[in-house]
Amino acid sequence: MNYQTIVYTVSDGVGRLTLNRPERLNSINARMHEELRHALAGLESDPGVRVLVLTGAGRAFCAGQDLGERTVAPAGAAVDLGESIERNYKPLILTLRRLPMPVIAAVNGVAAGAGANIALACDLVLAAHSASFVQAFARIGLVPDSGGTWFLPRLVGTARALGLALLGEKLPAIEAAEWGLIWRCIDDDDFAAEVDSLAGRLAEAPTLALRRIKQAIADSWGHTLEQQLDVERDLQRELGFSADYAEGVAAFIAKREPRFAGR
Ligand code: T3D
Repeated sequence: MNYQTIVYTVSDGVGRLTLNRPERLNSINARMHEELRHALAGLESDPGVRVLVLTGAGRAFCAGQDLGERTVAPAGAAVDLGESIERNYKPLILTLRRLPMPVIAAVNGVAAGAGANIALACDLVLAAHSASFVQAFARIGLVPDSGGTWFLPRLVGTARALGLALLGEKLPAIEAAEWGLIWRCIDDDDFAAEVDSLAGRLAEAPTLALRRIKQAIADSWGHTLEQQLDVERDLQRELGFSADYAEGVAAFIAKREPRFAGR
């Protein structure tokens, strides 16, 4: 597929997916949804991608749905937004959550509406100091979608989730980090280098263990402690037979850096 709204590259185990409509703050139109579906489809089974970085071109990460596409309906014949969610945003979020490799959201600028919640669906959210998060939905008469009503209370608690969703105010990256909404806020000048460094580190990490860590933490929400202890036992049993575990222990004993093959 010839991409017009995204850029996708793979290098040294790092997949980099850039939302690329900077003049519209990387807001998502139908074409971008199609291209995202295409790019993400092959990732799950691509052993060449050990970490994925999702970022935006220009001064924004993503401003959510392209509202220009929502003015086309003639009066009285509004677009069925439920259909848009079912066809586009719901599968996008579920696909991101199901990816086996760590997914880094490199939030280079404002992340608004679905753009904010796409970032929150990623495993590690790094934001530049000048970036911000906006649950813009209530400002235009909508509820947070793309998992916003699920992620927000889990990440920051009900009080802050309600404040963010009801008021739709910009939350600066530094505060987002202090609240635990995101992993880290980084000075603008250091941002690109820090993202590359983290991605490189994860691309050389024991891939299977990272995959199982994601799985265990995601599944824990529906488990009792006892069930989760069983999950940990079973995963540890599997990983104990992996090549990366053997290499990790051998490297520790030999006091050298491990070289993980990712299996
Ligand atoms: O519809 C469905 O399918 C249902 C699903 C919905 C999911 C959603 O995401 S709904 C929420 C949609 N997003 C928003 O409501 C956010 C709208 N944008 C903003 O609130 C602000 O632009 C920002 C807070 C993101 C940034 O503000 P600022 O002051 O830095 O930039 P700006 O001047 O507002 O925007 C710059 C340009 O980008 C501007 O165009 P212009 O004047 O230079 O020609 C602006 O219109 C355009 N732009 C920004 N966001 C969008 C957009 N164009 C289309 N769609 C956008 N979402």
